[in-house]
Amino acid sequence: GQKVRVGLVYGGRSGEHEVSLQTALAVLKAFDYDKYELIPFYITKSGQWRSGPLLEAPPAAVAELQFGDSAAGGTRDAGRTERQAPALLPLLQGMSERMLAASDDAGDDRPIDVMFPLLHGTFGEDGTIQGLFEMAGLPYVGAGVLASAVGMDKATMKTMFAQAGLPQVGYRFFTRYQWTKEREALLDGIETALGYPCFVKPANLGSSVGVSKARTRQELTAAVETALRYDRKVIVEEFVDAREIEVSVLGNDEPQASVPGEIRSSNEFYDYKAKYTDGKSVMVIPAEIPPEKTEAIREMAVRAFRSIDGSGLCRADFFLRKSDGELFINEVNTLPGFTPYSMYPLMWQESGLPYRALLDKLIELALERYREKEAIDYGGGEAD
Ligand code: G1L
Repeated sequence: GQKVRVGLVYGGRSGEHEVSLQTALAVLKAFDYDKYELIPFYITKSGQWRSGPLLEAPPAAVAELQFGDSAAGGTRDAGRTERQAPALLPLLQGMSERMLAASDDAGDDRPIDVMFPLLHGTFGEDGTIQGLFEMAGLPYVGAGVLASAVGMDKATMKTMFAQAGLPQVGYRFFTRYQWTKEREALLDGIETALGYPCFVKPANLGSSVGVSKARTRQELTAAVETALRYDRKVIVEEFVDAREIEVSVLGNDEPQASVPGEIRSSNEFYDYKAKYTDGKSVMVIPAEIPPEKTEAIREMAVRAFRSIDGSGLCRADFFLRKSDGELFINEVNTLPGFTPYSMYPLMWQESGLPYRALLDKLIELALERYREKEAIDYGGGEAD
């Protein structure tokens, strides 16, 4: 039969531009080209969309994915195939029928079946690109608009977790406005509820910048001022001496959890059954924890996924307190690291689902969710 046509969107304006490019290359190399054909969409650092030629075989290097982006080191050769990809308005108005038929080759002007966004940051992780796909009527891989937006905002995420009865470490959050109006009361509240040391972070999970540890009231004040440079909402968390355990979740209405893994700092690693390192840390998969902790973590991960109205996938991150073995959910990530050597795919690999099969599953889930949504009656019903 006909191949499934996948639009891969990568690059973007965020600091994770290179990560996205490397991930896109890894994904493009892993696809089964007997089943899929790929249309690459590269978003340059300045936010321009560039669509590339239809791929029927994997590209060899990231340079082949940077269409006409000389500033990013893309080759002029790749520039030959450069096209100014759809501006946002035509994208919304007719992309799925015409503009997404990115190849000039005869017979290639059929619509894209599913979009695969590999983007981080303020234009991609917070639900905006998902909203664009919704409006264009295109199926897409991963979390929907709501889960993507909640996944970006740690304060709202914690509210959802609390509502679902998931255990969390102590926390407080407030806005810049509240800070200017009632600073002393907020500081008092944090000191009583959380104590020192505590962690101060911008609520926006897009980046690790603006995060600091505070040991005194003075440091706390400075830490809040720092975090407020990056977001109008700030979150303060209790410090817990804990192991970091993560688990991969995959599915829509019946999400499944993988075996858990542990992140350890690389100075404490020796030989584990399955170990991987990214230089800074070591991934131990499966995590060496008691079976009852494994089961509790997997069950909580599925509950966390449901609490944010997840679909497709998420990685759920936990703290396992060293003193007494108590579990706390830290966060879920709807756009986890996604090379074949990242925690999310590796935990599935160790659970018996290899990278290529994971891609198949994610695409199947995207199409399944789209079909389910298509069946919803939104009222109206007039034709154009
Ligand atoms: F589409 C998926 F599968 F849902 C998906 C999308 C994006 C999985 C993982 C990611 N990850 C990222 O976009 C990244 C922030 C790690 C940059 Cl590649």
